[in-house]
Amino acid sequence: MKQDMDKAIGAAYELARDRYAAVGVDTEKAIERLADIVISLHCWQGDDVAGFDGGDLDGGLAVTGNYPGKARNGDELRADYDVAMSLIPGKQRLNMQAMYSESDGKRADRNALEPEHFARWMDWAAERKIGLDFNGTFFSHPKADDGFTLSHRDDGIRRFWIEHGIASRRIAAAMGRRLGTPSWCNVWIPDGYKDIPVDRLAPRERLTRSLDELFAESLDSEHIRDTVESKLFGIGSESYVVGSYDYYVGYAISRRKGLCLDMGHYHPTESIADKLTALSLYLDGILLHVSRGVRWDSDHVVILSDELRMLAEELVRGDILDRVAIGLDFFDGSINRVAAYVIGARAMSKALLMAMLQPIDKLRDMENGGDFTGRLAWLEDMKTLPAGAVWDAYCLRCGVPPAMQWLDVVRDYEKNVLSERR
Ligand code: RNT
Ligand code: ZN
Repeated sequence: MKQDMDKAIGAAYELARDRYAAVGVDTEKAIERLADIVISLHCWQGDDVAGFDGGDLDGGLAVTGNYPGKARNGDELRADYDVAMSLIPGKQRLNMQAMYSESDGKRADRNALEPEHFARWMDWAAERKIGLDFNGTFFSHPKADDGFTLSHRDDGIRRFWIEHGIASRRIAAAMGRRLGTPSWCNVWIPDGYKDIPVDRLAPRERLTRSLDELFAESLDSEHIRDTVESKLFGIGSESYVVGSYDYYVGYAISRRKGLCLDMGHYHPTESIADKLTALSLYLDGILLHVSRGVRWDSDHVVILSDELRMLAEELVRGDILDRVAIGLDFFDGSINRVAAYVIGARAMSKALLMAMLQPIDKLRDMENGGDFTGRLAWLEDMKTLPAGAVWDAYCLRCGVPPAMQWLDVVRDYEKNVLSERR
């Protein structure tokens, strides 16, 4: 069976390679380029954003579904990760949260976390030669339960979260130093009001002061890249979000920080693909949280949607892949969580491949020559070229199960490991 499939994939690839060559696209080059791209998998899909430090999920985030097999500790999460990574072609990193600290008896509150609380994650990553990214966790904690953190009107609470941000940056820098690849360190806070505020300014002024203190320590950019993540609204912050998009674009540009764009954090008809080239002219770094909102910021598993394809096309055509870090951000507890990682990451990678399989010089010539008829006609035709045959061949070359073969591995893992977790 497997041999027949591999043979069919080989034959289909040869035909696809010739078909693409006929329109001036080199499939071998595309495969080579794709193999170099790193996707950062977010650890929080594996346990429904529960974390290990005891807080109940809040901050306007919600995970639905009760599929069996959720990871309950670091060892289980890392084991799930190993399986997911073995089924995703190309390179990966791991995107961590502060709430995933492992205390080994010495509990530390969020403002007192240190790199040693992430020693197991770092050892694990070092063994696999992968990088780690980091997020402070400014939610699921008693000091965040009224929905405000860095912009809180209480000095003490604000101070606590500033200290958490400082601690998070040091942890990220330690990860970057240890693993030899800078850690993207992201700040997202839930702060906002359910109902119409009368003072929209003061919380934003406080947030700026807090962030300036949080970022005051200068750390080596070889070890850490700072980003700030905006949001449109959350559950319980429907009327006002302190850290809005406009707020953070201004903050990031004026303070020379990176910006994190989460695909679920914009108006439904707003395209983050369109923002990339605009922002790339002014920002040092852009981090993506690739997600899929369904009617709201629902964080559904990423699929090969038009939106995802447009995003990938902008990254490839604008040649900005070296300045934009790709991270995933979704959480679905209603399906097998390892499969969720694989489906989402493979979709991201497939979208990039499809973008790389377009005859961009030809398309650009048509556009510059005013031939918009040709441009539209060609773009339509590209959609049904045999990208799937190139994808399967790419998976085989990466030593990863092609087509639906990966699902068998997940099903075995579910039967032998996940089903034992009760
Ligand atoms: C929340 C943000 C944030 C979180 C993670 C868990 O809306 O997207 O990135 O998803 O920190
Ligand atoms: Zn996000």
